[in-house]
Amino acid sequence: MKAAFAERFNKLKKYHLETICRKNRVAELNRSGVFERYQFPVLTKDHIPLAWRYDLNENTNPFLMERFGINSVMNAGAIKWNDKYVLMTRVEGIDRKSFFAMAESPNGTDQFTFWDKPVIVPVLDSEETNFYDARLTTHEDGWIYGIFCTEKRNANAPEGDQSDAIAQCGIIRTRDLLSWERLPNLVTTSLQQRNVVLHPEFVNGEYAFYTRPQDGFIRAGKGGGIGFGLSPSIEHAEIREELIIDKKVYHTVYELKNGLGPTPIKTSLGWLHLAHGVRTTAAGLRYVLYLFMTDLKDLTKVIYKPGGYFLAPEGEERTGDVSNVVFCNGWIRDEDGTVFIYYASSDTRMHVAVTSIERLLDYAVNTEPDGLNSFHSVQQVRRLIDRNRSLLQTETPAEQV
Ligand code: M1P
Repeated sequence: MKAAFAERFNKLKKYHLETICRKNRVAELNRSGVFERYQFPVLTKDHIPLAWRYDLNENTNPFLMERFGINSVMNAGAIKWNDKYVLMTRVEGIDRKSFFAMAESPNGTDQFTFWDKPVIVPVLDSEETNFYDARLTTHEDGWIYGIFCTEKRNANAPEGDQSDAIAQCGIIRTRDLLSWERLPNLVTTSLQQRNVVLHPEFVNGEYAFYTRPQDGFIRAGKGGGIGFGLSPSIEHAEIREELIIDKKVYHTVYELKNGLGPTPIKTSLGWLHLAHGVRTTAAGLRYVLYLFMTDLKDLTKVIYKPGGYFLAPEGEERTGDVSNVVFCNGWIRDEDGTVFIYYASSDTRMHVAVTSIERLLDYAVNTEPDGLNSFHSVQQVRRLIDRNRSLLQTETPAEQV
């Protein structure tokens, strides 16, 4: 092996090893108290194994160049599997095509390593171009489902428009997380579907889906909001009627669009849902996460919905390929009630925030809903101040420090 090749190879190996072995720690500042954010991303493009990116043979790659560049690792589904915290990540190559790859960690917060090879998802037709954002659901029918977004070019778009895409909901299933069976796409009456999630239990003997009907990426058309619908079959899933259970609302963090995140978690008080809300700003779209709960008996009934966002991009999370975005489609609830929330920032990297069912319920039940105007916001703050009055110390802030 030539010295230059060996030196570069060793450098790359060292950096890769340092990246995957880096210990994570709870970030110092915790404003909300609802969860602990971890300081370092849990997965980045630098976690991708060298063998996926480089031809490591000196004869065929004397400069040890990247032969398959990776752009980002983001929007991961999550599942606890054989005592490991497993993420089904969306890996995006520098060619802009996304695919799925599994990565696991022994503790949920660091040392994530990718499994041997990316996941094979069969295509349904030659026009399918891009797969992304898998939600993993362990269903009571015994299968583990991956519900994802599959995109192709809009065949009706004029030749000059090469960016108009049609998004549909793809369905794969497995029993071992290794080999995946592809089922036909979910059929709905909507032109586009993104952010579809499969509910883990049957509802009146049928498969229940959370949907996001829209005419286009931004254009809601007659759709928009988080929908809900039932299908008698999963092998030929079809929803004839979608009911909007959580709609977009003017001047909120979900005014432009919203979409469900991970598979809901069942608790004694109701189903916990994490979703993303999108608003417009002069600097482009801003994606934040918000939380709500639905009734145990009536899944279409929202019973708690704290006002505002649950988690928004902070620090380095604010920048990346699509800046000012956090997106979550995977969380893991441990037997002891700990909840690991895996979220991506700015369509670039994966992070974790850790909390518990108890804290999430406290947040859901005891945070006031969005008052929907400035007048009500002031009433909410004033109520809080009044409740705190008897507890407030009389010293000046300088004396308290
Ligand atoms: O770029 C931000 C997100 O945009 C889309 O989400 P939504 O359809 O809700 O707007 C998705 O493409 C998602 O992958 C991406 O992170």
